[in-house]
Amino acid sequence: MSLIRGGMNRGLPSFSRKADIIQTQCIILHVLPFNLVEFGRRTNKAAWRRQRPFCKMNGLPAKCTRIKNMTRRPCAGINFNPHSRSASIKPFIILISVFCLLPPCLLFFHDLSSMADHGAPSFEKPRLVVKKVLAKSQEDGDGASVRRSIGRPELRNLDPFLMLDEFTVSAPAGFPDHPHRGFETVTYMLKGAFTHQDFAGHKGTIRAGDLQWMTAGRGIVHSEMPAADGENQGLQLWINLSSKDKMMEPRYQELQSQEISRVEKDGVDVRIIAGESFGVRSPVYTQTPTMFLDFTLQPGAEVHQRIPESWNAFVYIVDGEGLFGDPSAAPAASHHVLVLGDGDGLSVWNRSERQLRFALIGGQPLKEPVVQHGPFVMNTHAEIQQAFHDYQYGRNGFERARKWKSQQ
Ligand code: FJE
Ligand code: FE
Repeated sequence: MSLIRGGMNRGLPSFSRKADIIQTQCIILHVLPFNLVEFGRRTNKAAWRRQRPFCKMNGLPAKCTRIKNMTRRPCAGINFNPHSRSASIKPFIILISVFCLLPPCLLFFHDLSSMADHGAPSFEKPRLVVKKVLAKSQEDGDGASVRRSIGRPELRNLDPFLMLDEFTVSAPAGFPDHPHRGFETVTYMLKGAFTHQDFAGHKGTIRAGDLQWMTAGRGIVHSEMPAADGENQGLQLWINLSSKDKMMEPRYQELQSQEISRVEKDGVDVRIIAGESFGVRSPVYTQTPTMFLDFTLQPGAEVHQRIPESWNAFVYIVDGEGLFGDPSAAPAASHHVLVLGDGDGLSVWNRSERQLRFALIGGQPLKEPVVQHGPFVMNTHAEIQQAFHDYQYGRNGFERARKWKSQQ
């Protein structure tokens, strides 16, 4: 396995705490006769039109420590001569040793069997595909083409996710000045470049492989426009915020391609946008707990990725085709969204002759009411009403919205 770049290998696999227990017990065991080695989101159109160019838009609505050499060997200081006087303590030592060794051994073998992204498909409950929907092209923004997967009528939302668009945009089309409140937008570029400008003076361009994780919170007004010749392509994911976070101060996290950790192993290449894979954790802070992994599988490759059991998860196929969840399933091809059922992990096989690229996205459901009106996502109709007023009159986070206009 190679950690290509990004370098933020501060990820300890979820079982690191267990490994700590093992290590502690290893210390105990060192004084016993065993040698252990460390292992280790439509809008009120009239209202919108009165406001901004945006109104043209359709609303939317471990390092693992491991035990090696579990061989028994006499330990200095303890005499194993059965004829010696200390032989009388031998059954006692064996008893304590078994008592100390059994729990770490059980933990170790349990962890080995559930090292999803590392080895064989051995999930306790593998996740299967429960729904498959084709993300057909539609127009949004100002002449931009989007393939909406989550957020389309057949798949309104998948808590905490509100929308996933695969956008393909050539200038002069784009997403001119528009507001957001109550959720996060994640923009991950696949090809070309996009320039972002907001009402607080933030401006930047993200290119292929770069990421912008924007927590809109109480309010952002911005424009997102293509910045390179030809087609500019990417994924934009909308993640809901819990009621307690909806009015938080806005925040950005931007990572350039080379800052995103990437692991390559056995024909599998994963870029870790959020969450963890192969023991490597993304530095991105997810206000709503989220995983976002960009996988590329060479022909013949397979991957087994753990996903927290209580989370909702889905796959969006960017390119190629693959077998998801069950090796005997019919292959699923590009531009399809696959909603995953319950379970602790997903297995994927590329039995085709082409490269397969897909995003695996999962998140902890918020289990709160969702009231969405265009780019405002709140818990109640009254809060949506409030958001309209705040945006219109420049209050509660939209103060700078009244005078601001993006530079052309
Ligand atoms: C939009 C509100 C919006 N999909 N994919 C209403 F915020 C938007 C919007 C986007 C968008 C932007 C990018 Cl860069 C990529 C997107 C919707 O900005 F289109 C509507 N109708
Ligand atoms: Fe936006």
